[in-house]
Amino acid sequence: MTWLTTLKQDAPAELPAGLSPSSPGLVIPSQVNGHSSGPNAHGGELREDLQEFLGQDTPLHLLDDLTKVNPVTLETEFAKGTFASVLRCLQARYMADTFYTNAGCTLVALNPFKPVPQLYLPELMKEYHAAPQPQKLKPHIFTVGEQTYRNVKSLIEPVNQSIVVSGESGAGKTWTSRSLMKFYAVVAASPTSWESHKIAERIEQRILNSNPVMEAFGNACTLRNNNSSRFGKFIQLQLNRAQQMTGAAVQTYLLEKTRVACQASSERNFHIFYQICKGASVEERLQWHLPEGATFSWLPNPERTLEEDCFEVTREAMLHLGIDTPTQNNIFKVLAGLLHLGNVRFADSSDEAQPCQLMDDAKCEGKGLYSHTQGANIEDPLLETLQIRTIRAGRQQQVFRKPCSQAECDTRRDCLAKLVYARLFDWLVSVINSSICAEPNSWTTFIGLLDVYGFESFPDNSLEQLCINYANEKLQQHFVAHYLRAQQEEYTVEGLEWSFVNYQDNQTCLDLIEGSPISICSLINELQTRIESALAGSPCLGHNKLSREPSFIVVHYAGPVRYYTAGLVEKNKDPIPPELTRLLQQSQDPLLKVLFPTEEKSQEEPSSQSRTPVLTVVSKFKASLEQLLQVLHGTTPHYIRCIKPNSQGQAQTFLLEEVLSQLEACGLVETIHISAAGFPIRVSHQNFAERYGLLRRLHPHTSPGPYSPFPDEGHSGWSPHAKEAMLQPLLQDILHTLPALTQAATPGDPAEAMPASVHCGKTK
Ligand code: AD9
Ligand code: MG
Repeated sequence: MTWLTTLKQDAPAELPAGLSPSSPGLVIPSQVNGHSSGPNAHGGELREDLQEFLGQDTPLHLLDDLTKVNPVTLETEFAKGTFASVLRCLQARYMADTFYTNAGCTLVALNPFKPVPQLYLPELMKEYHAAPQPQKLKPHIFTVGEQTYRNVKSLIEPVNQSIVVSGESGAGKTWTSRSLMKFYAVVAASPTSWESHKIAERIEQRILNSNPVMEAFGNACTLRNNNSSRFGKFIQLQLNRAQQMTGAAVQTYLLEKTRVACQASSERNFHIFYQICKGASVEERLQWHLPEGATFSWLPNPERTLEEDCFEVTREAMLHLGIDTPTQNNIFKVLAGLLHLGNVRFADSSDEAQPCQLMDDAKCEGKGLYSHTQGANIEDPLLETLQIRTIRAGRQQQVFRKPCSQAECDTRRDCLAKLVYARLFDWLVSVINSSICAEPNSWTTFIGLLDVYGFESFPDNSLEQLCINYANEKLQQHFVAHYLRAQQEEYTVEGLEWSFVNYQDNQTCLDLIEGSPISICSLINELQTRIESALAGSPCLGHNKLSREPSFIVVHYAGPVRYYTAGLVEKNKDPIPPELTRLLQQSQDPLLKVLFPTEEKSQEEPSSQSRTPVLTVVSKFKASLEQLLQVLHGTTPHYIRCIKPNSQGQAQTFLLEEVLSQLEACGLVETIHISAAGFPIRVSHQNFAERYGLLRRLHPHTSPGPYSPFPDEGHSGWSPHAKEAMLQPLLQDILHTLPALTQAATPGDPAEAMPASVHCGKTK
């Protein structure tokens, strides 16, 4: 696709006096207070400039930090004024309860950390939906929602759309995607007949009901967010030709299943465990073996009451999704069983030939589990499976039995819990999908909403953080490739005058994590095998060899993170003792029978004949990410960057340093700069000529062109008055509808897609 014209929007020459909280978009000054510091400005001058700009009351340590952080970026960006003005503008807007701001092709969403119901009223959704030009209304996630909705509709060739919601943990990604789902449920439901209206309502309601269920089972209270998503989610909202939502499909990524058996201090297990313990009736407690006041070691911090603890909401939503009460009871009984399993503790055995016994106080608690998990009276097989490893060897597959050490028993117990919970979660997702997914021929396009866990950096990071940060790195790369790089390259191809804006390309970091032939992923996958094969002969290679505390640091786009390698390889292998799966397959419990069908060939079952390698966690995750990226590449992407104004979750508190690091991490300043200095409006030759061909006709020196929409193009008898009358609405049209026109002209290839929003510079 070649573009006839790219209309440049000049950045204003100085910091706009009218930079007010109600300004609908970021306005980017090319100089700050008339002081052009230039690319060679030094730290001291920068510090003074910053102080002058941010105010004399700006804390000194912040000024120091600002001048230290990434000095190259700072100097160049500050010289252009973007860096400080973005912070200032966001701050001013935040303090005036204006939480959304357009920034180039992205929408910045600041977390209000307080209820702002007026922002999400159905009436407001309808207003954005009905507006001739929603981009003229105040920036909002509904503008993005409406744009995607119109893009799907307005194109002759429908193009799927996606909204990538990113930001660190607690920034508001899940809130945003939930609100967008509500938006589509309102605007994409307009069936004609009453009957079909009822059906549509059910579909939308069911789609919305998937949220509380998935959050109850997949979210937990962490140090950073009381309702932190411990899995990634991509939901495709499916639309038919009439633009009605006919269904949806959910894809989830890597549930943090270790949380079932291990919670960091001050964190909690998945919400659902607290819900059943707090919300069960007296009869249910009896039925599920959950005595009032029972304590569970896998249920830390039960005294904290959260909004998310509402059991009734989860149950109601499950019912709407077709999970009936007996099935629900069965689920909760199994969950209660897992809690009892967590109380099972083994005593160290002094005799290696003897299995570890249960600790005295754990005995009675443990018994509860066996009956739940196994149906009836088979406590011995479960206990035995945890205590004794069976090894099959030799041609006859002779069975050897070896008592496990105390640590091994604990690992097997945790493994059992993780296995059951992960299967239960996957099963729930499949039930949700079968309840909300549209028939294959009943939808033509989709709008995808991506809400993955935010970037994480803790004092102690392991495989979970590596995978989470890898996912964020991939998405950042998608953004860089799509916007920062592709757009500038296009200017060069089009021969436009353009001085390249440097941006942080995270390709090098991705190469480090996933590249070929050697990368962190490949090494983690290989490490175990290599150590075992290459060093097997060494008498010094013991179990502890891997449990030292070596670590490595990855410098991610969002900052450096230290990963400890202890346990990393084992977690990556995620070994499941085959005896555990076999045991669960023998269960008489109806739910466990579904989760562990007997006919299923255990993947974990080692076989001397077939040596098919078991997929590691990292390789499975990498494959699912690649699949996701492929889907995203087939859509026109839109970006919402959620920003956390402070890490304490306080309303009306805007901490400059914290926001700054998030802006830096997501390349927002570069994005704004490219949009401000760039050519955000692009129209194809064909569209431009079709729409504005008339102007050629009005110009006295032009000859009829090939694109004129008027049959009388050759006729030259237009009076000046007629010309003016004709010209006026056209000029209005150019001024007001060009952005909309260009969006309608967005081509199918995402690499060529228009930025979804034009708000920098003088567009307003
Ligand atoms: V994580 O990566 O899953 O740990 P998220 O998803 O980015 O994280 P979430 O959407 O859960 O964060 O938001 C955190 C909390 O901020 C919510 O529970 C709300 O209490 C609060 N929040 C976020 N956005 C809004 C909003 N637009 N209005 C009011 C909000 N409160
Ligand atoms: Mg979330």
